[in-house]
Amino acid sequence: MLAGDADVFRVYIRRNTEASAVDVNMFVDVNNKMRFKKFLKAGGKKLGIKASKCYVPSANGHNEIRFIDELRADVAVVLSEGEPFFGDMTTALGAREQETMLVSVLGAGGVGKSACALRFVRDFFVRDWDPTIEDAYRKTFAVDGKQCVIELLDTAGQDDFQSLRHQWMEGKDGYVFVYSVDSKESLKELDQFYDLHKSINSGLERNKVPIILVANKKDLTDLDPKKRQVPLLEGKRQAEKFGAIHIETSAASGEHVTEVFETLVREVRKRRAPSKEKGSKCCIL
Ligand SMILES: Nc1nc2c(ncn2[C@@H]2O[C@H](COP(=O)(O)OP(=O)(O)OP(=O)(O)O)[C@@H](O)[C@H]2O)c(=O)[nH]1
Ligand SMILES: [Mg+2]
Repeated sequence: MLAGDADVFRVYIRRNTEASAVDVNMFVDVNNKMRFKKFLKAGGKKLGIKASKCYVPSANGHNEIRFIDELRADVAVVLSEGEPFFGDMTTALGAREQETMLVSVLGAGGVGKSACALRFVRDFFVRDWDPTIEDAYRKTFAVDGKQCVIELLDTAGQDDFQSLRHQWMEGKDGYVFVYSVDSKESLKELDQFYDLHKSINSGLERNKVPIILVANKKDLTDLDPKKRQVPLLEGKRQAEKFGAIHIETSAASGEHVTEVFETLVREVRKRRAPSKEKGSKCCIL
């Protein structure tokens, strides 16, 4: 959305701790004279801290910066509450050299795309529905003993943003298609994303981009089976049609959410090393 506007660019912010493996994206508007203090305040709010210092990678470790125009696009910025930088840069910079996968979370409005994304990256559940325009996260985690960086794009389900769907799906390594088990309509709406997938990744290319079909809000039907509008079998059948792997989740309880991303990482790896493991099987959780 902001491409082409040189004064507005994205940076990735993270907390000043070695344990932090999550980067949150943030847009910086230099043109609007976004002041440094305002940047620290907004960034701190996103990370849940009171930020007062900011460090950026440099050739010999990390330097503290004090002015907004010292920031550069796509840089991994570390925010602290005043304490010195935790050590020599290993995580934020190292992440860039690691195996990276670009993943889009797609589906109708209100199905729980953001809830699943936040459960995965920060392990918490947001009860309020705050419709998304576009959010991005970066999380480093280990799958089968090997570190991997997932760059997650959480997209808008509202129809007003339909024109952005192509852009969200292009150049990705995998998709998470989400519907809600209490809404038949939300499963139907995924056809449009599948059609776009077919046109963007045509022919053989299509098999290179795995899809995980997520049936979210499972907890609702566990409590009251009458709320289920999409039977498990129907979800599985749809997954077969999409050539996808079907997983039922609950962002509310956290059930199977991590499995979604672990499974996707494994599928991407299979496709990147086709000689070792060919094809993908449909597995149901
Ligand atoms: N019970 C239950 N509620 C959920 C679950 N996941 C999401 N919700 C709720 O559903 C509502 C919508 O969730 P969001 O994650 O904001 O939905 P979204 O798909 O990101 O919606 P858009 O950003 O508008 O496209 C919120 O009130 C969530 O709390 C779940 O697994 N169980
Ligand atoms: Mg959302």
